[in-house]
Amino acid sequence: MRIGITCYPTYGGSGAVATELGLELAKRGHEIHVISYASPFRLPGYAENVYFHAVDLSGTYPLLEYFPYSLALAVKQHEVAVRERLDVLHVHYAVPHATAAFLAREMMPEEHPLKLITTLHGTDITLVGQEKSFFTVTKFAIERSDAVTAVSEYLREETYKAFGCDKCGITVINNFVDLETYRPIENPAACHKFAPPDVPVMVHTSNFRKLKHVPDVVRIFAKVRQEIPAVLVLVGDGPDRPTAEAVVQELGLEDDVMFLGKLNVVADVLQASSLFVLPSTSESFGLGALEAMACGLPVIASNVGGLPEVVVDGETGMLHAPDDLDGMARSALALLTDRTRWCRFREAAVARAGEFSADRVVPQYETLYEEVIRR
Ligand code: GMT
Repeated sequence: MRIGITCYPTYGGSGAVATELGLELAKRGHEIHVISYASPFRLPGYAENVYFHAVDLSGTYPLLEYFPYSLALAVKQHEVAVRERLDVLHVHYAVPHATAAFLAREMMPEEHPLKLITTLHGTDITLVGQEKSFFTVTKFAIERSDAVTAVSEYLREETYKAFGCDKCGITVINNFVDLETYRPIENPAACHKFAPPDVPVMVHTSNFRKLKHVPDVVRIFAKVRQEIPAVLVLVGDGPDRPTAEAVVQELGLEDDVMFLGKLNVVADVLQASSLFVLPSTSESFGLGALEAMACGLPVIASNVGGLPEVVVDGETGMLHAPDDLDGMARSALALLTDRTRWCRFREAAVARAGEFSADRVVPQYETLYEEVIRR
């Protein structure tokens, strides 16, 4: 199949899933055309069967104080669809990608039908899509997509609740992980030496938005650090980084906390760590938690959104209310001070991640594409 993919190129789960999906589909022989304003952060230099098309941002005119990106995107999606004879346009994150893709599809010549698939990722439904300026058009574009997928049962229900689009027929297709890249390694210290051999490494990866509660990651770590030697590695960047840095200073943890900034590849950092922490207030799935589990890390997280669909509480990690920092620190200590228990959780985490392997999940998208094309 010839498949167009639109996503945000920036550091975040929806762009990561969209890009990994494109790469997996390309490996399976499909032709993939990624359409966005910049090359997504997880797209390597060149991959066979994968082509990147940049949206033209050069159209300016004194009257246009704000550049109409959605229109420029629709034009590029349509242009690529016609020239590359796309069968499917698969957009990730509804706002504004689904609306632009709707326009692109409507502009197609009659003899070339283009199918539109929208994947809902999280805040496009729970936050941004519900804003007054976007609600009506987001609901419209979701309802007019040829198929809609959500990354968890939780997100599907939220979409029905928030948008009332009972005719959307949303299919749940979970996030997935490439088990060749994300796998446990025998000797974590051989990868990166964040700490001396017997000192555990707690890790968090995200785009440091408010809802990720990164300052709380530091506070949880501080409680652990009061009891045992440990190190915290923070991967990513975003609005809450200055606050997180301030908390580190306030608590005198400068020697034990490392900010690594944005990294395109995180597998090696996860492989060198012992425990993943994700105290988000909202999380439709938790791709970071899945990638960590695949690398053998038990997860301490909040029991919100789709996280309980990924992390099995008491088996692959421990879940708490988002503001229960004491509980999360207690759980972290319980795992980091009991090697046998930690090993049991590690094995269970790897096994659980296997249920979300690319090999299991990517064919679900292929089947959906085939079904939609046949209609
Ligand atoms: O926050 C978002 O909704 C955007 C998105 C992103 O680009 O960071 O993250 C969401 O999509 C991921 C991939 O499907 C999910 O694993 C994340 O849980 C989800 N984030 C939230 O729901 C906060």
